[in-house]
Amino acid sequence: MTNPVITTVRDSVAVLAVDYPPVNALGPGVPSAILEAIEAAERNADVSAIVFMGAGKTFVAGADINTLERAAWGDPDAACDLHPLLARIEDCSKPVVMAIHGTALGGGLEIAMAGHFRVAAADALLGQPEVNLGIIPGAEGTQRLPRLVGVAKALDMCVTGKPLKAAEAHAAGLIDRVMDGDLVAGAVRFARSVAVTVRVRKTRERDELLGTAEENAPLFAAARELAAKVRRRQVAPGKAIDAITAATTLPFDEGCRRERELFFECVKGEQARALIHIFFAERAVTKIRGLSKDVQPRPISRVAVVGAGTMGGGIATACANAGLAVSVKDATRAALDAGFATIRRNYDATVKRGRLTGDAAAERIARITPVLSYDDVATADLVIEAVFENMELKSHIFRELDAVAKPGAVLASNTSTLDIDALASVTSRPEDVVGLHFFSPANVMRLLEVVRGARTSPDLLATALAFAKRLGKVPVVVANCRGFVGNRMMFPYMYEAQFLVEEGATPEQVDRALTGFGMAMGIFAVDDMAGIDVAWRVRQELGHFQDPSERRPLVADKLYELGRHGQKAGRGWYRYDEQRKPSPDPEVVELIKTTAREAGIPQRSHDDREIVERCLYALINEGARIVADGSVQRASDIDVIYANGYGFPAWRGGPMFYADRVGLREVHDRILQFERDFGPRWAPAPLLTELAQTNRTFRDLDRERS
Ligand code: 3H9
Repeated sequence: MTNPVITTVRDSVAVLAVDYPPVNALGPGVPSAILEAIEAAERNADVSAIVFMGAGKTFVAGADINTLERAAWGDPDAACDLHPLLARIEDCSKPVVMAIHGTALGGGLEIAMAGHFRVAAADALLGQPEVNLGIIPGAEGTQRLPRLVGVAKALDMCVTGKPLKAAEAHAAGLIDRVMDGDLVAGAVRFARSVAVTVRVRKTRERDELLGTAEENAPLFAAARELAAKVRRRQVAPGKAIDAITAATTLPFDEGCRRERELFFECVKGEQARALIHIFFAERAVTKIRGLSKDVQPRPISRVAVVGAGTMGGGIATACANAGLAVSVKDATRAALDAGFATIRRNYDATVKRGRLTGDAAAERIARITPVLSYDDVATADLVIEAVFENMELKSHIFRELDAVAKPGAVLASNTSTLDIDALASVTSRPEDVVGLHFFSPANVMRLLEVVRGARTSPDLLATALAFAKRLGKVPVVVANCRGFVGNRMMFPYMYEAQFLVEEGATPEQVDRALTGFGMAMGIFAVDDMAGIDVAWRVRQELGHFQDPSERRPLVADKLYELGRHGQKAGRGWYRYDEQRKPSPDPEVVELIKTTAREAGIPQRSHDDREIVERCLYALINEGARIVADGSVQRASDIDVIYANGYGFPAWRGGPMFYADRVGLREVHDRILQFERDFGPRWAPAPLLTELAQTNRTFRDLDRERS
């Protein structure tokens, strides 16, 4: 391996640049190369100070997550002990200035904190995102961070995992200066000045911000509350709090030892495996078989959205937030005004919550232009149709778009269920048509299903992926199958929940079992939020329950007929107060009972285990069919879809990974039992049978196919 650290000397300052693409992670050999470079610079009599930085687009983005993954799966050789390196940097007799651009994350920030000074480019980000991987900082970050930024800030950073921008990091005391202009030149100047004038301070010796037990007690309590709220049921945030507690109660070296113990407890835990799986799965989704990296996306600077309803408004907001100019078209002034008023209201609420300044919101709103004619649409590089879910209406709009859109424009539909090829076929340019299935609220939810039509061209697909990245979304390419992937799986899950209540469980009990498992919301609450009428319409569009021998859920149709359309109607499976807070509704319980009696469905009680297994195994069984028929490229794509769009707990790794962890044999046996008990809807997916019989997992399958 070539030396991953390049050393140059400028004005008697040694500039050490880690060059380990793509993100200068601390892969095998990198920490020792840094150590050697520091020692060489220290020995060099012509060098008075050292600048440490990253080559290419970033500072060190962290420990090597591949190594962490191996450690999480039990490889005893996958050690990542940065202690010798950090001690060597901190004890260096010449001042070490960390020059940060891009991201200094995890082990990257831990290295930076061992330096004597930190300067950063204005757009740099600094953070301890380890909790996102189910672990805690394991290279003394929980010990040095509170010494630089204080206990409260350190707790917040380690619990939320959110990075600080350079200006915030400066205000917090994490860095010494934000640099304008050339970072290296500025850092060298800074290093020369401190080499002669400033006494070097070791971070580990700074104890003045650590606070007293009395001062810290409420901070730790608040951090635990925060963890319970933003990282419900996750283990790592609590361990990070324990490690920071150790920083405030133990000498530095002992604190580091405690951190290391807690770090390994996390690394060896189930949640780290799951979250690391999700990390790599989210990066794998953009690697599309047959789509070469050389395929250039089309440039997108102007977007038009057709339809100013909830989805259209959310999509326009997402585009404006990403700095794109966007026109929103609707057919009537009234619809346009109502849509625009909602967009404004949502921005106002964001400003009120302190998440955006008034000026920034005004700037974003100014990027959105409401229009009634197709004139603006004609100049757009990308048009996203987001009208009512109706094939006739959407086909009509696609014909109009075909007539007005400029050559090469991307024509996208935000359909959640309809056939993209059928829409493409009404145009003269099916290769320019793609599905972009956003999830509501479109400006918040990270998932984007990119529906590849039979004739969607490769560069159009590349454009859709680049556009998703620009919006900060996680795009998953799916085939043009009925309901695409997320919804196709959700229906069997939802129907099973409805069968459970028809057999004697209550919606509340089912939802409680599912949230107890870790789902963000119960399925009945989801149905109410999405709209009972919407699910009804989708059932008709997808032609579910055409076969009269198939068991069909009975209550949902009745709720629809009664106008109990969910949250927006104030009643659905639950009753809602003015703040949309749900409570169980005895009328619904009665309706369910009567319906079951009339249909002769025997009543019994269900425990949480049966509820969770029946709901989730229905989801997983359909997922196995989807993997088998190639509607996704990998099983892990489904995990990404469910973790980002359907509230599946990422710390369980998504449904397919969860099935692997339960054991596919066990899942398969249970499904066979359900088939005996409940009939043919529970026939196991052939792929599940095959994997169970050959003792393989979905993860194995993905690896075999990659
Ligand atoms: C840690 O540091 C623990 C320590 O406390 C203790 C240790 C003892 N390792 O996301 P992208 C790869 S935990 C290995 O598309 P972007 C990634 O897989 C770590 N690989 O780019 C992808 O590979 P490929 C704390 C990594 O520009 C490629 O880089 N750090 C790592 O959109 C590009 O990734 C983190 O959690 C890594 N650390 O975003 C930071 N990071 O092309 C995690 C990335 O083969 N990383 N790769 O698919 C990120 O958040 C983003 O990657 C980053 C760049 C913001 C850096």
